[in-house]
Parts: sequence; structure tokens; C-alpha cells
Amino acid sequence: MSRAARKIVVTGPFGAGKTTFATTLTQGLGGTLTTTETGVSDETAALKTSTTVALDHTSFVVPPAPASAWDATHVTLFGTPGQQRFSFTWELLARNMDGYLVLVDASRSASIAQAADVVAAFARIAPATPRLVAVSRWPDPAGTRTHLAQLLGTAPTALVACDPRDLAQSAAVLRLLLDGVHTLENRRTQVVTDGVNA
Ligand SMILES: Nc1nc2c(ncn2[C@@H]2O[C@H](COP(=O)(O)OP(=O)(O)O)[C@@H](O)[C@H]2O)c(=O)[nH]1
Ligand SMILES: [Mg+2]
Repeated sequence: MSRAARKIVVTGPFGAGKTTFATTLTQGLGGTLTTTETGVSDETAALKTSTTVALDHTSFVVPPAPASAWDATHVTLFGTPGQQRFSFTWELLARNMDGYLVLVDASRSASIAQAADVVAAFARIAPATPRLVAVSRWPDPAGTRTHLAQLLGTAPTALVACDPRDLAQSAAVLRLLLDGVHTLENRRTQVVTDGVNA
């Protein structure tokens, strides 16, 4: 019997592309998206006209890349609200997650600063959970990777360029995260097996 769906959380600041990411994958992989978008009422209105107030939720099956170590994987994806005043929901949405993505818009320093806060908050909530940082509007990954990682408080290798409007890029980032999720699961199984055999 196939395992239950993996729970993946997509977080990051307002306007980083979380709802876009969930929408792109839902449309591309054939899922059903539920979102709680509402009008923006504050100073962030200049950036875009709607925002997620509770969560984005979708589920779909991710086909593995050729020669992948894992089979087609059912994913339920939860997108968090981005605005700081809704941060109390993060802990709830993070419960029992198998992996998470922090999205950040590299073209706006405010987004980077807020993403650093999100990175720190989630590192505290889920220190051992596989994570990647998906960076949009990032013209020079080679030249700015180390600096951006420093600003975000992550290892440079945790950063992956991703335009969330693009299905191939979004699916590639999700597959990379699922590589980490499956590797960790296999390691845990190994430890249990070794323990039983010892
Ligand atoms: N040009 C460009 N636009 C992007 C890119 N990533 C995201 N966007 C746009 O930025 C906006 C992000 O909005 P949304 O997904 O609602 O952000 P959320 O608040 O994180 O859910 C959308 O209008 C996207 O089309 C990118 O890499 N390039
Ligand atoms: Mg949103």
C-alpha cells in the first residue's frame, strides 16, 4: 500500500510567490487548489491587490525525475499567510510537515529581511525538517549566492532559483525538496532496521 501523502509547507514573506507556486503546480500536475485570498488593506497594497489570510491548500501527485530514487509521490501542500501579523498560524501549519520551502523575492530588500525572520522562525519550529529556499527574481545566482545566504541565515547550498510562474522550475524545486524528504525517511528506516538487527 502506498504511504500517506507527504505534507509540504510553502512559506515566506508577502508577495514572494507562495500562492503562485501552489497555483502553478496545481494546474500543471492536476490538483485542486483552495485559497483564502482577500483584498489588501494596508501599506502592502502597492505590491499586489490580494493576499492569503489563512492558507493555500492543494494536493497532487509529483512524478519522479528520470532515474530518481523515489516513486510518484502524493503531496499535500500548505501555503502560509506571509504577513507578519498572521505568523501565529505558522506553528500550526508546520505541525507534522515532512519538508518546507521558504520563498523569497531577491529583488526587494524588504522581502529578504522578512524571509530571514521566517527562516529563523521555522528553524526554531522545525530544526530537523528538510528545507530549501526558493529565490525568485534572482538575476545573478552565481555572483550573489553567498551574500544572499548570509542575509537569509542559511547555507549557500540551500538556495535554489525559481520563478514560481514556471511549472518546470517549480516542479524541479519540489523534487529537490522531496529528495531530501525521502533521504531522511530512508535514513530513519535504516536506523530502525539497524537497531532491530543489532
Ligand atoms: N516577473 C516575475 N514575477 C514573479 C516572479 N515570482 C513571482 N512573481 C509574481 O509575484 C506575485 C507574487 O504573488 P503571490 O503568489 O500572491 O505571493 P504570496 O503573497 O507569496 O502568495 C505574482 O503576481 C507573481 O506572478 C518572478 O520570478 N518574476
Ligand atoms: Mg498568498
